[in-house]
Formats: sequence, C-alpha cells, structure tokens
Amino acid sequence: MSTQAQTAQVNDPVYPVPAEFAKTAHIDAAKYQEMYAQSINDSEGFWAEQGKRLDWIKPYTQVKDVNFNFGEVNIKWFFDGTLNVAHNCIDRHLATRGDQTAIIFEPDSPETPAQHITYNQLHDKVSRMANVLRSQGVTKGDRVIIYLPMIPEAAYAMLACARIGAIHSIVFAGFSPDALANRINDCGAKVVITSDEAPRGGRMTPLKSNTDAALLHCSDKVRCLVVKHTGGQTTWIDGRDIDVKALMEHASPDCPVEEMNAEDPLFILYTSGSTGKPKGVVHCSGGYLVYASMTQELVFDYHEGDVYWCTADVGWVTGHSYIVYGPLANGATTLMFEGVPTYPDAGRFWAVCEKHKVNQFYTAPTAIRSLMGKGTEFVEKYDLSSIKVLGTVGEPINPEAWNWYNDVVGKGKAPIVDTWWQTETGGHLLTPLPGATALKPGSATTPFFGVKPVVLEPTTAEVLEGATEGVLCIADSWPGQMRTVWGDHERFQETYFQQYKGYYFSGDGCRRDEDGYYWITGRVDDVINVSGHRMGTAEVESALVAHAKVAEAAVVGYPHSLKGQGIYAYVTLMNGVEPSDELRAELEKWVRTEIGPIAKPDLIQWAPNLPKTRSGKIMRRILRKIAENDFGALGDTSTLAEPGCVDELIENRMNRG
Ligand code: 6R9
Repeated sequence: MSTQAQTAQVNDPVYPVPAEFAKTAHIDAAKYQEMYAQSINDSEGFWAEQGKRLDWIKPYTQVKDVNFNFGEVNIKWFFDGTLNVAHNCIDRHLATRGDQTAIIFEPDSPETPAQHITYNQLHDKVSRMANVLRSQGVTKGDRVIIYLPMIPEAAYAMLACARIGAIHSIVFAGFSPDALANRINDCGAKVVITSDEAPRGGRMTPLKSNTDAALLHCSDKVRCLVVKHTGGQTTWIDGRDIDVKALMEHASPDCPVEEMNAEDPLFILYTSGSTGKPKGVVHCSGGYLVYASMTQELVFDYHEGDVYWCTADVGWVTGHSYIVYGPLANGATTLMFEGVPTYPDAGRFWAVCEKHKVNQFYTAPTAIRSLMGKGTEFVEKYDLSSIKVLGTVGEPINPEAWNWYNDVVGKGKAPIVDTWWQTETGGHLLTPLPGATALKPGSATTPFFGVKPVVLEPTTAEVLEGATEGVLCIADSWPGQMRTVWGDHERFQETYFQQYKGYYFSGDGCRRDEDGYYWITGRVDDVINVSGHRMGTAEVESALVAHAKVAEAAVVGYPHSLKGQGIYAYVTLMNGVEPSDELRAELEKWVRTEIGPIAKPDLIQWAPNLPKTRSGKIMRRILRKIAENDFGALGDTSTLAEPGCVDELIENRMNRG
C-alpha cells in the first residue's frame, strides 16, 4: 500500500440522487451536511437529541464517556439511563400499531404459507418465551445460546432474553457441534435454545443432534430448550431437554420487563479475529439500539408502512441489527426468510419481493454475483416495482455486480446503499444515504452521522489527508460501538487500540478519493471474507492441523469469482503420508465438521515445505501471491530459511486462473 494518492479513476461513473427520491427522503444532501457537521462539532449535543428516539425508564443525563487510549480504553453512552430493549421493540408500539405486521415469515418452501405476525402477537409470544426462560432459572445477566434456523422463534428468543435482561449469543445454524460447544463454554451459558431441524433449500440440518453432540463437552447443568419446528425425530434427555412450544402454551402472556442500565450487555456475538479463538463481541442495550434504529431508518429511508427485507441470517451481526433490533425499534414490518436465494430456483428472492411488495431490499454482493450468473430471466419474471432502495453489505461490491443490481433489479430507479460496517461497529459507519449521497459503484461513499474516519499510513501511523490510501481507523466513538471482548478486556484493547494509538483500528485498508469517498480495499490482517462471512485463517489452520495426517497448514484467501474470496490451504503432511485425492476430500470433510461448511477449503495444495523466516514465521505474503496466481514480484525472500521451496510451490500451484 502506498501513501501516494491513488485517486479515483478519472472516469468513475457517478449516479446522482434521483430528484424525486430526495423530495420525500428523511435526509437530503443539505440536511446531511448540516447534521454531519453538528454530529462532529457537538457530538454530545447531537447524540443527546438522537437518544430520544427510544423510550427510557430513567432518562439519561450523561451522554458520553469515551477513552480510546491503549491501557485505559473505556466506552460508555447514555450511561446513567435505564431502559428495556424489548419494550422499545414491542410494547411501546402496541397502542398505535398493535395490529400491524411486525414480522413476515417466509418459509424455506414456497409451498408453505407465509406468516404475518402482528406486534400484538409478537408481544404475546415473546412474553411467554421470556416466562419459560424465567421458569428455567434464567435471570438478568445470565447467558443464553441461540442455535436456531431463520424462524420467528429466533426473534422471539432474542427479544425474550432482552425482556428479562439475559444476554443472548446466537451461534449460526451452519456451525458445527465443536464451534457450538466452544461458545457455550466461553460465555458460560445456562441454556441453549435450538430446534429439531433446520430446513434450508429443501435440505435438513440436524440442529438438535448437533446440540446433543456439543453438550457432551459442556457442563451437565446446561438446559436445552427445543423448538419443534419440522417435527423431525430427535433423541430426548428428560430433565435436560424441554419442549419450548409446549411450555409457551401454558406460560403466562404477561411478563414485566427488566429495567436495564444503558451499558448492560444485550448480546455477545462471536467473530473471527487474526488469532485462533473467536472473540465474543459485546454490545450493550442503550447505545446499540439508538444506533441500530437510527441507521435502519435513515440508511434505508424507511417510512411508515414500508415492508423491509434484509436477507442475512440472524447468526450474523447484520441479522441482529437489521432484521430484528433496528427495524422493530422503528415499528417496521421486517421480513424473515428461512430459505436460500436459489431454491426452488434462482428467482426466489424476486418472487418473495413481488409476493410481499418489498420496499427496501438488503443483501450481500456474493448473493448478487451468484444470481447474476443465472441470467436476467429469473428477475424479469417478477414485478419489482415496489422496490425503492437496494442495499449491500459484507464485502466490496465489484462494479459489474453493482451495475446488474442497479439495472436489472432496481431498473435504474432504486438507489443502492453500499454499507460498510463490522460486527464490532454494531451498525453502518460508511454508507450512502439514498436521498443525500451521489453514488459511485464500489464505494461505500461517506461517513454516517457522528463517524470520524481517518486514513493512516500503515507503518508510521501518520494521518494521511486528502486523496490517499492506507488503513482505515475511526477517531471517536459512536453509540453502536462494541464495548469489550467477553471476559477479556485486554484482548479488546490489544486488537483494536494498540497498533494505532488513540484510534479504533478497523482491520480494513481503504482508499479515499478527491471527493472524500471511501473505497474499502479489504482486510489487512489475516482475516478472509468468504461470501460475506468473515473467517480467521488461523481457525481453518488449527482445524487442519488437528487432523492426524496433517503436520502443518497455512491458509490464505484468493480472489474467487462467486464468493469474493475463496479459501486456499497449503498442507504439509506427516512424514510417510502420501498425498491423494481421497485425502484431499477427507480434509475438506474434516474442516466442514470441525468448523462448518463455510470453512471448507476451495483449494488444497500439498506443500512438503512452507516458506518460513528463520524465526519460524510463515511468510504469508508469499503464499498469498502464489494463491492469487501472481508470483512475478514476490518481494524480498532473503529472510527465508529455505528459499528453494518457493519455486516448488509455484510449480504446483492450484489456481492458474
Ligand atoms: C457487517 C459485516 C466485517 C468486514 C469488514 C470488511 C467487510 C463489510 C463491507 C465490507 C467492503 C462493504 N465489509 N461490509 N467491505 N464494503 N460494504 O459484514 O460484519 O462479518 O464483522 O465483517 O466485512 O472487511 O471489516 P463482519
């Protein structure tokens, strides 16, 4: 990365805000300028006002207490106020919109009827589930693991925890029993909520038997609440396993909310870092909800009566902020989809948009790229005239996919909001506002209110001005920021505040052009982004070396036409073990079961020797280049212990595209 200005391509096309759109938008260009300036010049005053979008039990008088200095990192917002998140997402809407649909549930199979769950019904279900949790001894501050498919019960479970002050931690239903057990143990959960099975694309994932396998490695005090969703047969351990729907039927629909401090944790979400063990990212009640609700309303220009659909899974942060908490805090109608974009065919997303007259549609570039490959006829069959705003998240969107999304899906009329943010940030940090921001395909454009991005020179940490390229840091806090790593505040500080003193370090590289637009260039650490799912290379490596025939493994990302990045693994086998295609398949399967299907290596190269420095550090820079099929300029190899191994790796490289 150079500090020389690598400015925007002169011919970057710019898409102005459609004039008609700006007229009715919450925020137009002038309002953005005015509010952004205020949010930076008078941060406390700005957020004191914005915090009022929530109902507080005891209103805050203190807005912000922030210290980004390594060793003293402390982040607090609205910290003498008390509230309840479930009250804000449900109860406060009942008087005005009790009979309005809160959640539209679209099941995996298009043959199964959709469900429309009103705010009144949501209140009933969540209160009953909260009482079931209370009856199992769950109280304020206890941890509850949620391992569920994309069904309404996942939202009920999240909100039931919030109602009684329990801290939920969702484990993506695609994760393996091992990954589940590690998370149960790391946060010391009292209860796991799962279902018999998870149907996706017509296939079943056996969630309950995965949970049974995980619980073998956990305290025998952990209770297992089972949502009988498909009715599939499961083993049952009396005393430990509980039929949650049956208990909900008999539970009281009245459950008073717990009064929570703004800084009491709402949830923990595990995410990959550059070292092996996933980090438990902690988000708290007050600031997180202010930020999720404000961004959901303004970034998607959500208006009363709109139907909003975010296709993410609740197992990722996007599902937390933009399927459940943000939209429901705003009294919106939010769609939850159990299935996949290509089942029963590649038109499913658009069929669902037509069926439910979706107004805002939010998905990932990887989904767009895979649907783009299937042809426009799958889109053109459907009436998409309800769509007003399109969104993307998870990775940079290539201009080709942007254009397809814009032309074929949005018919050139729906602004695309390319939202850059992270599990750690709780909500959007860099994003267009559809009524305010001219768009450049591939750029996440400009900062949201209160966000102060800075670009630093990666090695000297010098602040770079104007059009430039470097690492992306944030100079001040915003209410949605994570507060700590569960049980490890040291690790929180080391990961985000040590390398660039006084700043939050995002881990991403970026370019800023002459118009002040930001272009994310990807992770600068050892994190890869596969189909929008973030994964530490170290996690995949430790899974591989756990196999009896593997001596060593190094994993890097490489450009993949559908997934954004693919997983490329270099594997050194134990002495005497012969490489074979069978072994390759066995290792793929092994990683699937150790971590989950999304971590399966796309390419495995046998590497009798890995390029290492004399101190034994694998030189990933070189491995990345070979995986990218770009080995012309490998850079300095003089510190390698055995430079000869590089030629051999190049000769046997797996990506020749
Ligand atoms: C919300 C989410 C975070 C990482 C982030 C960056 C990449 C997310 C992006 C994007 C370019 C965008 N990322 N959105 N890159 N443009 N619009 O994805 O959270 O799973 O924690 O991943 O994803 O590299 O650092 P998370």
